[in-house]
Amino acid sequence: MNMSPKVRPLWQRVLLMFGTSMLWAYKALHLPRFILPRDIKSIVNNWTHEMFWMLIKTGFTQAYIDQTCYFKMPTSFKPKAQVAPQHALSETEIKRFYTQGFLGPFDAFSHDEMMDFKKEVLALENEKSKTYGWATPRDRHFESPRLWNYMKHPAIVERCAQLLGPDLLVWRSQYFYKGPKSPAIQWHQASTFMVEDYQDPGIFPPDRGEIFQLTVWVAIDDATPERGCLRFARGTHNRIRAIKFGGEEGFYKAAYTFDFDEKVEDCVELPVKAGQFIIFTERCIHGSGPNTTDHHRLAFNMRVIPTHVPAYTNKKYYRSVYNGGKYQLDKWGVALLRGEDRHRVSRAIPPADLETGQFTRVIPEGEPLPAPKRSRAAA
Ligand SMILES: O=C(O)CCC(=O)C(=O)O
Ligand SMILES: [Fe+2]
Repeated sequence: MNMSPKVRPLWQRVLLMFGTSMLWAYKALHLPRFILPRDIKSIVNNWTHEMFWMLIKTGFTQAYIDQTCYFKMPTSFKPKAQVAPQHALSETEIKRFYTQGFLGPFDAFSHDEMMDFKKEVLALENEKSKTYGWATPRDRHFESPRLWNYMKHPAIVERCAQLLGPDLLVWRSQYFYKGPKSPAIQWHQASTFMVEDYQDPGIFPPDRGEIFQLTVWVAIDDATPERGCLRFARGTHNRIRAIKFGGEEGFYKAAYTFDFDEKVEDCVELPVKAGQFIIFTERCIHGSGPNTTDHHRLAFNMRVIPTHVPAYTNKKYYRSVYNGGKYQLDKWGVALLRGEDRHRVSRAIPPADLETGQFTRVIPEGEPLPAPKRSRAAA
């Protein structure tokens, strides 16, 4: 469904409220879902009670556009994996991550290495992705062994392991081509990445109260405040905020007003040098300012999950309403970043394919995958 977040005429809103109330009742009464058409079934399955209620109580003027969740502070800040001393996070650093929602910058690559990599990344900008068949900055690690090797750098992976556990997958990566004189990326947050089509999450954590995913953001260029470095609102990973329909803020192509005031929140800019990285939870409200310079501000990110969190499950394609369209998933798979995948709840790309940039895939199209486990928090 494209919920295009604009304010609709009253009669449409009344009809939508009625329809939404029916679906909510259907969910609450646990009526059989297999008879529902696919789109409706996705909404009944994946929208939380709060998502229905927000739309109904505000007369379709406000919504949660990702699955609601409330962060539970862990009782221990001990690292979840043993690592070599040079990559070790102290309990104070781990606590800081859980308190503010982000950590870093840390060093990984040299400036010269990144300047050389930059040439390769810029050359790809308008090239079709071998995975998706159109020019998208997403998931280029499937065809760039160099990117894949950077993603596996121990400085990155060993730190993620201390926060998420020893067995880690990447389910997505992305280049950020922030060119000279380019606009800000507005404040945003995501929980299970349902924000992209308002229907199906990208990932299915069994408990949304935990931190079930990390974003690692690696600067290819220096990211200064003038070039539009990342900025974060400390502690806002505590909950997913609602949006108001209509407005100019939005995110990529969706225009809405985010329930967030940067003057009230504790916002910080995080300048980093080429080759440094930041680890954060996508649930922490973040964005980046405009690039007012004549230089690029290139970066790549990767989205890391523990092996027990399913990604996409048996979807054939994934749709991003605000960022580019349909991603056919027949050549997609999770990639093992560290440890072992004992759960095997997602399609996986063989490591050898990633080392060589090959495109053979383990699971033929159409082969059923295990159904996602229901989230405890998904009432
Ligand atoms: O590169 C940017 O400016 C934004 C990055 C971002 O939002 C992300 O990595 O999740
Ligand atoms: Fe983001």
